Amino acid sequence: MQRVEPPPVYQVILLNDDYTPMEFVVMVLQHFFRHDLETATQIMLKIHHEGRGVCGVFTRDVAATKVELVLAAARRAGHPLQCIMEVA
Ligand code: TYC
Repeated sequence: MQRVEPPPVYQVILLNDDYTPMEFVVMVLQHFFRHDLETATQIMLKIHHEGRGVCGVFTRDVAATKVELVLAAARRAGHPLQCIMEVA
């Protein structure tokens, strides 16, 4: 019987910077990644202190769409927030 590999999964990661407001990052984590306020705040603070943090884990297409939506929202709001994806 042929074995089917599970699809590779990707982490969507936010990077810290000195300019994006903390509230904006919390809003992004709530709105695009469906975290509650407390979890979003914890993830934001982790990124702020450690330089980067995982927002969620998705299949490739979903991860790529999340990155695009986050970057579009950040640019629209005039913030330099960076969002990337990596193989989990
Ligand atoms: N370091 C930013 C500040 O002090 C907050 C921040 C957190 C920015 C997480 C980006 O991914 C980020 N306003």
